[in-house]
Amino acid sequence: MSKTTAPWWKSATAYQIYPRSFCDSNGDGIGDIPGIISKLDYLADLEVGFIWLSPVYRSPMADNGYDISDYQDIAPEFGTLDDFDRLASEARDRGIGIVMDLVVNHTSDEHAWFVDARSGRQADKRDFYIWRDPAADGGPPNDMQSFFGGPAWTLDDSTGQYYLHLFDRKQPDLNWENPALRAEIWSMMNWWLDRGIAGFRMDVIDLIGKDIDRGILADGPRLHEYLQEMHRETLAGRDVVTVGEAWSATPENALLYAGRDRSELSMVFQFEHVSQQWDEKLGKWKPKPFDLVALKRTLNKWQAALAEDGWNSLFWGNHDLPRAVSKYGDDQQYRVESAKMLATVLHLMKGTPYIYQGEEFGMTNAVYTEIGQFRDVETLNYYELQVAAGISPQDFIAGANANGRDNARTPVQWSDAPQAGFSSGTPWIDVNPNYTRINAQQACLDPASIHAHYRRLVQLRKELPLIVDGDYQPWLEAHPQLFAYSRHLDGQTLSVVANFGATGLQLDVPPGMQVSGQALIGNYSSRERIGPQLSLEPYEAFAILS
Ligand code: TEU
Ligand code: CA
Repeated sequence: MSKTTAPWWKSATAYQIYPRSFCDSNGDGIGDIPGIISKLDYLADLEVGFIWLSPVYRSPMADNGYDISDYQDIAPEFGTLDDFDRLASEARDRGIGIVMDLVVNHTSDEHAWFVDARSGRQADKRDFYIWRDPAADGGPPNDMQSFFGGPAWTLDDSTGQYYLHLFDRKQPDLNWENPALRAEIWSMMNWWLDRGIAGFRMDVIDLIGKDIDRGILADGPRLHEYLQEMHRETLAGRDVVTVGEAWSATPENALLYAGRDRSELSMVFQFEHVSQQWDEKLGKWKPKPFDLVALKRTLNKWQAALAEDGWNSLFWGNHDLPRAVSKYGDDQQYRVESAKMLATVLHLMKGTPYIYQGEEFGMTNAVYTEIGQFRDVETLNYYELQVAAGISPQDFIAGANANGRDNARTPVQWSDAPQAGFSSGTPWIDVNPNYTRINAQQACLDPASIHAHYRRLVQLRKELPLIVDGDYQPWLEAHPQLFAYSRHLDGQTLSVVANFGATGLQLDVPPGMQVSGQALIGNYSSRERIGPQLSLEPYEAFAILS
């Protein structure tokens, strides 16, 4: 078997932690860094290579930490810098890197830069943000809308100008055209890198090159210039992983971020497979039936586009998205089977897989009945706007239950103890009542659990260079219920077959797909052969090495 020469993050599996919801060590209802440290053995047992830690910086928490008021300190509810250093070193002892969330499209309005900037038009840091005069009628300079709903401009009364915020009004956008601002960011990044972190996940990084006056937000004219400057000033010569969140990324421009000669990022998160499942007009708030063929075409297209250069990130969920098993599988009768099926399909593709906390034992969407149960700023803002526009509260809540961000933010279900073992106090957001059945403790005791299946997939990626480097060939892309592909390296073939439906499936197998070999993994009985005929159980998935 050939030894892989790929960088460490190509054979590693990532694990995302949303600190507020992960583990609360002191009973205040909010997850924290000591809580994360207490679960490092659990993560080491899963053999993850690095943790993407959602923001733990000082923040007024208007957007749960994506509104940072001090980049070089830790939010008191999460702990201290000492706690952070202990987390990084204890993780390192277990072979796990910590990847920080770099949120530099915007800060909090409580960041010292913004406090100074709004103190007067001549203020030292005024130009760190984006200011415009009011329109002739005194209203916003243009009709640009925030991603969280409502105008992207808020008037600063005392200085008489509007500032730009593409997210909440408490998240003013930084002015990347200012070289002094960029220098501050490079020095802040170096400060973290020198502390020994394993890299950065970069929040909405495709927005930093924006050209407001020409209405260009994502993928703006100076984006790649800034990323190359960032690389030169901070990342060059360091063995770290970087992943840029890029909702605008296409297979065509992904190589601009992550091509081997670009000196920018290791990879991007692309969202084509996510947003294509949303309503064309009403977006994610309008539930839409799942379209497997569209999903396959997109994932297959990305596999092909980054086959020779660049690198894919592989994920079903994150802290902004619904729970994978609820969105793409069946979170009732076939929860275990479908969660394993989804993991199999994703983790055996080419790229770096990301597990979102709780996904590894099949946590499901929350089912809320009242708007008062939701916590997310995006959901609450859109509720106001859409109900005012005539959508019924029930319809909106149905959409939020399907695609809202709080689904991913209910506390991690560690055990069947009160509050799912997450906290000895009252959690900041309700636990999902199904924690008595669905929890990590139960999953770790059961050798046939979803958790055991994930663990095996993580191990396979470390053991088999074919999973890291092998090329990718899709099969039967137009089939409405089957997801199948093969991987190839040095004369070996890995065949992956999955039934995305709750009914059995009979198939005539094309000759090129017929193989026999070693059963690697599966969610029903062991399979060593894909014959001319194939009969699959509901949500069955398996892989064969030949
Ligand atoms: O998300 C970017 C983003 O665009 C999402 O808010 C997205 O629009 C939404 O979830 C889908 O409707 C990043 C972070 O991941 C998110 O948590 C932050 O709220 C946001 O940036 C602002 O920092
Ligand atoms: Ca706490």
